[in-house]
Amino acid sequence: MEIRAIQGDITKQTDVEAIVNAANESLLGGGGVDGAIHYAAGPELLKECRTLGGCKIGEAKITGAYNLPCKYIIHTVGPRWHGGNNRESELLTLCYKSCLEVAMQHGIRTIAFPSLSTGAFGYPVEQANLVAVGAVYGFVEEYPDQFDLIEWVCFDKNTLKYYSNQIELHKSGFYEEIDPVSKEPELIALLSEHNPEVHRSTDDGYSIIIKDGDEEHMYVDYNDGKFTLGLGCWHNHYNLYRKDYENLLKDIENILNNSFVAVTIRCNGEWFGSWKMSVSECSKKELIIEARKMMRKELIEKAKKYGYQIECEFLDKSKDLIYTIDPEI
Ligand code: AR6
Repeated sequence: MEIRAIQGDITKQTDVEAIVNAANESLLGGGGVDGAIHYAAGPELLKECRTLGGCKIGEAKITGAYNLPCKYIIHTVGPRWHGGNNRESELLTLCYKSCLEVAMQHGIRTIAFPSLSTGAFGYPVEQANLVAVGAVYGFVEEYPDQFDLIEWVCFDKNTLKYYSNQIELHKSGFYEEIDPVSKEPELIALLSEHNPEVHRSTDDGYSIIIKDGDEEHMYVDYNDGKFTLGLGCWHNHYNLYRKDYENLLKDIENILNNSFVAVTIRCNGEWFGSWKMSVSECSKKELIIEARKMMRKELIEKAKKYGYQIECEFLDKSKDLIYTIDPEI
């Protein structure tokens, strides 16, 4: 079983039984890879597509391949990019799954995908590749013996680079699931100089807390299937992947040596938001630029009226800073 990415024109692929088309809901052709596939397959493809009654986003339908060197074309409709908070990744995952399910139902063991949604539909390839490769690996884990070759045929070098790198990460075990319970001693040891308190819950969860007086100041916990790291008003979640666990350890180290700072914006006493920054990039000027980036329209209006505070919290509280930004008159 091989998973790989290559550069090329998907209509010329001779090593697979099926290629996937990045179609639209009508299934009646279009530009991009869809146009290239219809052009290369010939007009009989359109005839068959007319009988299918279209296709919903995330679904997949199969046709013959006519003048193409493969046997089948699996048509799917990817999500259009609307900023990332409109179920894009869920729908893109569904596309890959639907195509692989349809392939499996037809006994297809070799299949080529284009980089779905990253052309006319505008899904940034930097994000689409993570979802796409994750979806395929997820599927293969569930059905390990169903395919001999799953590949992405990328039109350009840049796209190829993203998919190849992501596949390499999967192959190297970067996404291996880790056992969070076995990590507890390591995490406690990391924080040991700061007298951590450890609380355990009945379902294997734990919290390691560093207090400032009676108040919780920094914590790392494992609960509800994820790790959370918090400093002051900021917190972040980490998945149970080796990759994310390594990020968690790096973030903890940066907090411990006071090179990360938790930044919070407050306006008229109201919490506007928190994020973390590296100390080297948190001059007052940069903090204001970041604060502006995270404020949506109504917050900007309030900030202009009342001014706001930028609070920088370190693990070592003697380093804490507060900047007061005046209202704009
Ligand atoms: N072989 C491999 N990849 C290709 C080829 C090819 N021959 N041609 C283009 N690509 P897009 P989408 C790449 O726009 O974003 C159509 O009009 C391309 O460089 O084809 O899912 C449909 O009818 C990009 O990396 O698909 C829909 O309306 C990737 O294929 C809409 O576009 C996908 O780009 C679908 O948009």
